Amino acid sequence: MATVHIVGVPMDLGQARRGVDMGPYALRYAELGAVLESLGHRVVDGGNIPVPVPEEEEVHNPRARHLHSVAATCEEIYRRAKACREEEGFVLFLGGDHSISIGTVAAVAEGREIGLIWVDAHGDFNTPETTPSGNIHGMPVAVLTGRGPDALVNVGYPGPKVQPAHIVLIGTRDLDAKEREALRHSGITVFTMRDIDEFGMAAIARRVITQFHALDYVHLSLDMDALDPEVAPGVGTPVPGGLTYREAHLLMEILAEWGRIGSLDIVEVNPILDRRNQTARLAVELTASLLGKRIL
Ligand SMILES: [Mn+2]
Repeated sequence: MATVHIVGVPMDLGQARRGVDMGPYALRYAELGAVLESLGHRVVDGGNIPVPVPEEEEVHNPRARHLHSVAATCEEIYRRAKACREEEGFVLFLGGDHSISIGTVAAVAEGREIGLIWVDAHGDFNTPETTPSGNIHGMPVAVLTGRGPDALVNVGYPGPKVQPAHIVLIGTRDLDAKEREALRHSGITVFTMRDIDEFGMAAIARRVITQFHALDYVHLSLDMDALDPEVAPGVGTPVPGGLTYREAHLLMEILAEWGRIGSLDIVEVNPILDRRNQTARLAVELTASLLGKRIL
């Protein structure tokens, strides 16, 4: 049983589909707090971090859209997350698009070597030089390893936040051409959907645990587009052939038993594109599995 600190970030500036800013509301509407309390946890919801809306913005840089506001919001995420870190407990970040993780990971990684598990259909390893869209939500993994605009790389404190050898991607199935090249040479471990099909999620999870055996703290970043659109339709960039309901739960259950996940991002929930809040409800269920809900 733990204290769970919730930080909402209604960010939609890192991508172009409207509605992902409503993710924190959809997750709370799906009774996130009550579900975690039913598991015996104490829940402290710190509300949402203010984020500009696109209408008040000008896009100055088409290769990294809304760079200034995304960077400023990530600095605020970093400050709020640091305050949570000073108290004991688990920190749960509600996005918002995946650009928020530039701030969340900066906070939890400060002053220590952490592992980072990135569950996502995409690589999120673009830079302004390689991106086809200019959307920053396709860049956070690159930024966290020190590649990208200074304003993002230096959020919180200067330099890279996580070593490539301490990052694993799970569920990958959609990479841009130059992103694929960069990822291949990055030193990051990538478990594609093909790997999951071939070896099974249990084996993949064991390999992650083996790879991270020397690390005391691991952050999990869960992009709901990692799941198959059949079970998680409410995301901005759906890609067929994703994780099944059971594969995702199994991963959470194995990581829960392992006991080293200290913080979680739930990102890219878009209620406008969803069916009756199905994707947010699934995200709440997965969070419950990660935080100790068991079948028996
Ligand atoms: Mn992502």
